[in-house]
Amino acid sequence: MNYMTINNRRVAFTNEKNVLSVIRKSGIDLPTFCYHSELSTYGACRMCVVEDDRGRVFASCSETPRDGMVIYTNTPRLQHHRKMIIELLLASHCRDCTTCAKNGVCTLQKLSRQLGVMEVRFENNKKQLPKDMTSECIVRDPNKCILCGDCVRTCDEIQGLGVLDFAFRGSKMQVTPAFNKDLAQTDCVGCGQCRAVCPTGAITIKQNVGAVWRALADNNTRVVVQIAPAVRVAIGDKFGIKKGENVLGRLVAALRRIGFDEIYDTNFGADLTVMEESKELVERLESGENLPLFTSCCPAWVKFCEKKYPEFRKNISTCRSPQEMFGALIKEEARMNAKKDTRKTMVISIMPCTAKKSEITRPEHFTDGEQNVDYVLTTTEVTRMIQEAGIDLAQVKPEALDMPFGIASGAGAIFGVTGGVTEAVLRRLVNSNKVEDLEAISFTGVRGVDGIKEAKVQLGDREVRIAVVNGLQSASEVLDQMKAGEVNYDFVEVMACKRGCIAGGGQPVPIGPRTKKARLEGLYKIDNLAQIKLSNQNPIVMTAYDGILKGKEHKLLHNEYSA
Ligand code: HC1
Ligand code: SF4
Repeated sequence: MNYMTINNRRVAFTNEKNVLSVIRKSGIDLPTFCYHSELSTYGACRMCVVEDDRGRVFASCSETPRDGMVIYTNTPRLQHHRKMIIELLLASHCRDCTTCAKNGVCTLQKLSRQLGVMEVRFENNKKQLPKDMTSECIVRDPNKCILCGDCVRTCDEIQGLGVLDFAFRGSKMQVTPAFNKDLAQTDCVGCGQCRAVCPTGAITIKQNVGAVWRALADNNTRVVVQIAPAVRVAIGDKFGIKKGENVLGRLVAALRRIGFDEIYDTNFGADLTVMEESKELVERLESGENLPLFTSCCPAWVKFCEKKYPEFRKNISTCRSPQEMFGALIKEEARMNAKKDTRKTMVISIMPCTAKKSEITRPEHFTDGEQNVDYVLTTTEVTRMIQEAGIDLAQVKPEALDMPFGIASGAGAIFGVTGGVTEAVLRRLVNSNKVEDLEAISFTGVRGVDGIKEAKVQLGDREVRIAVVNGLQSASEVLDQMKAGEVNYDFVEVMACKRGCIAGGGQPVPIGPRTKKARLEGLYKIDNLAQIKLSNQNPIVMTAYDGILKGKEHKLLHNEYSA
């Protein structure tokens, strides 16, 4: 055990990677703009500076802890230094905080308040640049960028895309796509991970709240809403509810008060996906064609594969994602009942994901010329709607989902975490709800947070080789190894976001390690408590196959991604 002295207190440390981590461990929340434990250390914002006993000032994120170090975190010199940084950042920042999407959750705003910056003595002479509204998923406002580089490193190091980078020099420096292109013209896959780390309003979610309010106010529109697995363990964050707690019942109650006509569960759609994807896996294993089978429920991954590895397009499952399967089902039902109910049916999805906004407009997600899902609202947008309606989620009494599509298995719930889709498909194929069999699947290696996990499962007389991948940089590694013939799999699950949808780009921020862990545990808890563990044991799923889906499985539940 080593020790350092922080503000005259002795603090023990072991293998913390930098002085900042030791300081934070000791209970001092030193501010930073550019430090994220999962990214490389940039050391540019200088907010985490500390002073040692010899008067040396240095960035604590970039310094290795040493035994016997003596440091101070809040001397007058440091206070002055930090205030000056904030003042200079504000000086070149458009300060329309009241109307900014990040109002209340902006780190720049928070730190100016925390550090007592009450005035800005310098003029903002910076030329205002246009916003980039071309993406269906995110909005980029360069006027609010503080050049911390968090988005640049996330896009490059975690997603392996490198869409954003620094350009120009000195006071003209900007973060922008190469050649100053619009986002829509780049390889951006819409995952929103840049938005999840952006400390200010420079990258925000494309909003669809207005359109949904208008639909809700229209008596001739039946507004059906579905709730994604990962939303229920995240939306409580913004209402002071314990992190990771399942607030599905409260959310249902709030949505009903807001005026949604029918409220269902995307987990039901996930159960349908399990049924179709497990069938597809068995078919491909039998025919030996287009193996490995790639999952298709993460739209950012699908786009990534199409753009970067088009030779693997045929490997992507033809299954529509759970939100799309569910949307197609609701719209089909509405078409069949059109004579009885003359209202227009609109399907809204509440998703943790910004990429889902572009999934719904893809041509293959139309059925009979109609869009399966009309609007995607991220968890963050729904939080705003609930607040706008004056509802406190912490105070509402939980209510039940509507029937019949309010029943889902635990397998559907764990879709929201990396490895969940694979585990759910394996449950279906092993087809046993004995505790020891369920546990055996969970111990195959599909659970856990590593970027690439491998598992082998015996299905009948065949050993099925599986890779579970999260983060697109890890996906590149796996695909490159496949291309080089170094690895061989039968089934590959990819989720673009690290740890899966619980950390999706539309979730409430900040999404630090503690938050991710709590959300992950929250979803496994839902599964643990679920009476139905297997998708094929969901009675409504089986009723749907005998009814509305009969003879229409392909039309409603599948796409063709073939080239
Ligand atoms: Fe997901 Fe999915 S799990 S993709 O992460 O397959 O967004 O939560 O809704 O569609 O079910 C997201 C989550 C979500 C789909 C499901
Ligand atoms: Fe969206 Fe989930 Fe994919 Fe992230 S992992 S891009 S949240 S679908």
